[in-house]
Amino acid sequence: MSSFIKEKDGIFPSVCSLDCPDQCGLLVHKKDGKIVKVEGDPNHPVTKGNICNKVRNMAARLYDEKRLEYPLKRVGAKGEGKFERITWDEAIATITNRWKSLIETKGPESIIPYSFYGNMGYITAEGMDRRFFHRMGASQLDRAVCQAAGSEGYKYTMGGSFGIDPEDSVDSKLIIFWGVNAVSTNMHQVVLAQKAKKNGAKIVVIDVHKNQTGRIADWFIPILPGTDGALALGMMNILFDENLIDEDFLKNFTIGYEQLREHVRQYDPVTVSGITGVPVDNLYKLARLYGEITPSFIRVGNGLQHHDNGGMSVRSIACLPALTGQWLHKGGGALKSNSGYLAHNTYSMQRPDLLENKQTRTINMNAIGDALLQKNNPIQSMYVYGSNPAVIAPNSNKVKAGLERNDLFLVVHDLFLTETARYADIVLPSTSSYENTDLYGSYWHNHFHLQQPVIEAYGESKSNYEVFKLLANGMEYDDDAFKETEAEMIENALSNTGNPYIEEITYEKLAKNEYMKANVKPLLPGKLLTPSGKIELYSEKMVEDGYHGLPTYTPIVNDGDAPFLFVPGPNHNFLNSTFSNNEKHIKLEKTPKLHINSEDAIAYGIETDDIVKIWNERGECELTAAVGDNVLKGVLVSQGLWADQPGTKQIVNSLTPDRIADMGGGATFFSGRVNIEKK
Ligand SMILES: Nc1nc2c(c(=O)[nH]1)N[C@H]1C(S)=C(S)[C@@H](COP(=O)(O)OP(=O)(O)OC[C@H]3O[C@@H](n4cnc5c(=O)[nH]c(N)nc54)[C@H](O)[C@@H]3O)O[C@H]1N2
Ligand SMILES: Nc1nc2c(c(=O)[nH]1)N[C@H]1C(S)=C(S)[C@@H](COP(=O)(O)OP(=O)(O)OC[C@H]3O[C@@H](n4cnc5c(=O)[nH]c(N)nc54)[C@H](O)[C@@H]3O)O[C@H]1N2
Ligand code: SF4
Ligand SMILES: [Mo]
Repeated sequence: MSSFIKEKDGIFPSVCSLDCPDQCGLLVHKKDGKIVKVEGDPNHPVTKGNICNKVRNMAARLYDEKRLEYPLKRVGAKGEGKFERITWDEAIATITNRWKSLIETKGPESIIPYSFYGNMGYITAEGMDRRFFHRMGASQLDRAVCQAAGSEGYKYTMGGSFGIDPEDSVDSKLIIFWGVNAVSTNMHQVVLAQKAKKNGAKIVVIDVHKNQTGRIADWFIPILPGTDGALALGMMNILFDENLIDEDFLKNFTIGYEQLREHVRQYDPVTVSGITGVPVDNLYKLARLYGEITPSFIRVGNGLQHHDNGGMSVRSIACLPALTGQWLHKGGGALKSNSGYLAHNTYSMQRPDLLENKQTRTINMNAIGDALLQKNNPIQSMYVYGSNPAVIAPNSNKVKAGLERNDLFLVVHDLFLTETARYADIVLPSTSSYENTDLYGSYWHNHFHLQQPVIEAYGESKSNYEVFKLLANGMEYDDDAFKETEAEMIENALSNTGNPYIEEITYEKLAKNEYMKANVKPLLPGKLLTPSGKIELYSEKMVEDGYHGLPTYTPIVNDGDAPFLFVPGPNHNFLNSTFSNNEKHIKLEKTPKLHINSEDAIAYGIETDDIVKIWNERGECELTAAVGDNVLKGVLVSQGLWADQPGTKQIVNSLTPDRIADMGGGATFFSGRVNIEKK
């Protein structure tokens, strides 16, 4: 597998490892053993040679002078950022000795992993790490920071993470980007939508912010944050009322449509307009457009589900295509995530059988601040990898207070000394994905990709796979699970999957073919994975789980009296907090802006480029005002998970609530309120 490494010069195939639906095929250019350029692979069947600017500038990140080269131990106070070089032997011995004594005195649950998808490779993000912490019996982490609420909501309606094949969206005649900033976060869906537009399709964007995606729309519909469920119900009201439904489809492929018809009468256009801020006329126009155009496609984003009611909102939107029978038409339906099509053998990859105590506690990562501060059975050690909780976790001042605890033994494995790593006792340098072997699968375009290492490991850095093997050795875990090669792990993950969509895909074929697509077929006619096998407009399972069985609107939680709702989303040139520490990407993004409606700006005496302070009882933040009409009154929108530079206060999560959403333990980043004043 290491043939690419040995060649000092040339162009080599690779795949983007970032947590982005597009998972682009890449061509990596090498000179003298170093990456000098990254471009798109024109042979990739979906991404076809186009990539984003972030990754075009990847070499600047890989060889950034701040990149970690060797293990470090802390010599200053927590958070001060003073460290000293140590050897890997010392690092592993320090960590495992501490863990052995903690396990003996406090039990294994006093230790917790904290990770997310800084690198999407299965081995890196949810392979050797899972095996290790299962074997240890550490507290389990519920990784619910991203799509948890919406995925759960979508599943109640559709049975799992299965949407349309995005390649079919070129045939759609109406494309609704709903709470998704696709120009920045799913650029190839935009390319496909532009193709559809050439064939006569209309593009509608429903968002709280007229950002780069809103600007490409034929029709942009501004909506108040957290009210999308009501909008979907209002559309259903009109669709039933004006008989714009597909009665045959509803009879054959859904359950509960008669109950739904009665239930949505309460969501009349005037009521819904009052909730959503969408004028009654526009509500009619949208519902009629949706009722009259086939095939129509709704791309459901993550933004609209980062709310207290996010699960139910997505559950409700997912009902819409059934009302007009879209699922029987090529290019018709919806897509939230397609991860179901690539479901592999996670049992063999993650080895949950190694966890002896099935009662081991689970901690939701959205509540990591509380968890680190709790006095009862406290966490004594946290091991962070592939994530930067000091910046990306909600209510970050609480998280910081937890990370500052002198009695918390914190280890961080990353490519950089992140804000989180500054609090660490031991910092371990990580390889980049270009230095590893791994398997990648896109949760949007349904292709697997086998990644071969392209360059040597940077400095003394090691992959997650290697570090967990070293840690297992240090802990004296001699299970076979820690002896498997990467190739074996991938081979087994693709065997006995029980997933008919990937029956034909094997390690050998992947090694020859670079990319392989799941055998995606239309979902209907067919049997869905819901309890009834049909689209569940009414769900008995939801009733059992304590929800209303029909899609229902519940407002977001009252977050206090502050006058503005605050929606701090990601930006164009960073990937969550990744790149927020690389000069090149910071330059592209310029400053962290706060979008405010012109009328609000006048009322508060704020002008574009003023530095404004926003605050609530959780914290405060200083951003640069951008005044305009791209947000509704009463709403403030920022973009980007910026890290603090010396003298700045720009960590937006210092303001965000750490309440848990209605479903899946999801995050509520966008349901918080703030005050504002000019500095
Ligand atoms: N460039 C770039 N690409 C990325 C990322 C990144 O950081 N940068 N992050 C990656 C990750 S991990 C994810 S999860 C995805 C996220 O990407 P998306 O799915 O696009 O989600 P967000 O960008 O969080 O929010 C999408 C849109 O929802 C809007 N929004 C917020 N609240 C509401 C609401 O209540 N209703 C409606 N209708 N709209 C609302 C926001 O204004 C935003 O325009 O992108 C991935 N790709
Ligand atoms: N306010 C607000 N907060 C948010 C969001 C939002 O929209 N608004 N979005 C949320 C969402 S959807 C998500 S997904 C999370 C994302 O949050 P995170 O998953 O924490 O994402 P990143 O900030 O990109 O941090 C990833 C880290 O992994 C490191 N890394 C990369 N590759 C490797 C590797 O191979 N090994 C190791 N050990 N480390 C590696 C990177 O250097 C980087 O520091 O943020 C959430 N937080
Ligand atoms: S971040 Fe997304 S768009 Fe950019 S190269 Fe990676 S997969 Fe492609
Ligand atoms: Mo995410």
